[in-house]
Amino acid sequence: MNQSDIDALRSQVLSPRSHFIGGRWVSASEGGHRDVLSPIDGTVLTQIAEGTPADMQAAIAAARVAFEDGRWSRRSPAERKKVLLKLADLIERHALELAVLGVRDNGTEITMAMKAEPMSAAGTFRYYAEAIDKVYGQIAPTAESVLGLIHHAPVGVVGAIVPWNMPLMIGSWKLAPALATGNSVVLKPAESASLSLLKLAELAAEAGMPDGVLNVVTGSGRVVGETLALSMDVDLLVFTGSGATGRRLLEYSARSNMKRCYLELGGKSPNIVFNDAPDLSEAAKVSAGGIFRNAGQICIAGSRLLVQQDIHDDFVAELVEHAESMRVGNPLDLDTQIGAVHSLPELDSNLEFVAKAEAEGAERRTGGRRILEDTGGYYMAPTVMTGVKSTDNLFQNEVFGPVLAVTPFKDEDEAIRLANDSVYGLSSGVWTSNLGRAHRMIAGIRAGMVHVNTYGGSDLTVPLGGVRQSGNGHDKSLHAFEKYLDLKTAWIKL
Ligand code: TXE
Repeated sequence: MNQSDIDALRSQVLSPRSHFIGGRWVSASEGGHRDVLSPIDGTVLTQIAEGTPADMQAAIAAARVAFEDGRWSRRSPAERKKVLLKLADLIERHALELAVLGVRDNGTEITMAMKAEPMSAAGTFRYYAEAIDKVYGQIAPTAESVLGLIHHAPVGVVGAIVPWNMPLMIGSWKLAPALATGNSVVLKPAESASLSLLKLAELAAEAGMPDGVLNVVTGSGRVVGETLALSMDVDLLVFTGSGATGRRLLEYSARSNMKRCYLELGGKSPNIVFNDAPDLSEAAKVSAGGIFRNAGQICIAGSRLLVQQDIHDDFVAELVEHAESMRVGNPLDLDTQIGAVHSLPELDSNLEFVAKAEAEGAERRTGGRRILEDTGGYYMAPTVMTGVKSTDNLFQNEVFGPVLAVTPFKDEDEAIRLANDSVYGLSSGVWTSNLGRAHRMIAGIRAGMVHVNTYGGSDLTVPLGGVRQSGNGHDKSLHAFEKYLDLKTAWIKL
């Protein structure tokens, strides 16, 4: 990747896209469009189709027909694998275009976007394509006179609703295992970041995905998202996004056909630094990256830093130095380390969190303000707040921005108590050279994931999911197949 290739794509004119339904590009049934703003400079980037309930119903119907006639669901796993491998190759071939497209509507710095979006999406499709013809059924240990078979059957029509942060990566975590297992999918991207997923649908068709198997409907969550989630003809919902929407999806499911819902929601992940960490300077550097990269807009961001009392001041000083040295700027510049905040309302909300924290007695050690306003874009200086108490708003609530809450602790017991003083349980980190302590922390922290002597950066082989109000079910790894397959048994008298 070099700067001149990126620059060639940075102001490419984008024409408004339509929905992708039944293998065709179709306009919104009422002809509506919605502007897509670029967080890079606040200008209108393009328009997307403003979906209606009728559009969503058409997509669900197309997915249902495709599923029932078996054009994909009854193909052999080896045949599905071929198409998905081709899709992975196409994603890789279009990687820069996909990355730039995504950065233009969501603001992630290009170096991270390239790795985390197209390259990870290609890897995800390849992983599940390679895995699907290695999933076996079982024979139950019955008496000799009967045969008990345990099959894995695709669930049917899957509704996938994804957010604006890392849409291609998160979307692929859901699409790849759902499609590999033979389901049909209706995808609803976030209204502000649909572009790279529309391109993915185009590439899927080029790879040979039959019509109606992957459908994409754009528009408002409250309109098309709600229609999808309330449908009597959708068998499974998979979602990443806010807790408020997750709660609604459970309600919609209860009000309709009790479809299964797998939710990946927010977090307020504790990153715990003990005085016996193997390398405190490394811990400070990685912890800064763990909250500030992508302007803090990562579900597993280590947003609560718990530091042992006796190293607190020195550690915070080093971390503040890192925060101040990180380059915030145009996410399409290769040397930018922190890109844009996704939208103006998000930026305002981040600043409000800082103001509230100060009112509650926390100290702003650096940041806490909008910067580069003359660009028209939405940028915020990485922010470190110290003296945050466990009862404070900033300790308890997810900012989803570049704002770190720092709280000191005395000993292991207090660290675990503070770590678990949250409604969330997505990710966490522990820095220590004491192996026993590391294991006690892994056992004691209530979270889906515990990092030890690092933060972030796990690969596709490790499941990602939360506990408590961070959600249920896991993306990534072979475990993801479990969400998209029903167990179906046969009892055969011999
Ligand atoms: O999420 P929403 P938003 C958190 C984070 C962030 C906050 C809001 O705290 O600040 O959520 O982000 C669709 N029926 N995370 O507003 O609204 C919507 O169109 C059906 C954490 O983007 O939940 C979009 O496609 N669908 C997180 C998707 O839901 C509905 C990632 C997510 O939007 C709907 C993102 C409805 N009634 C945000 N309302 C993470 N874990 O990474 C909205 N949607």
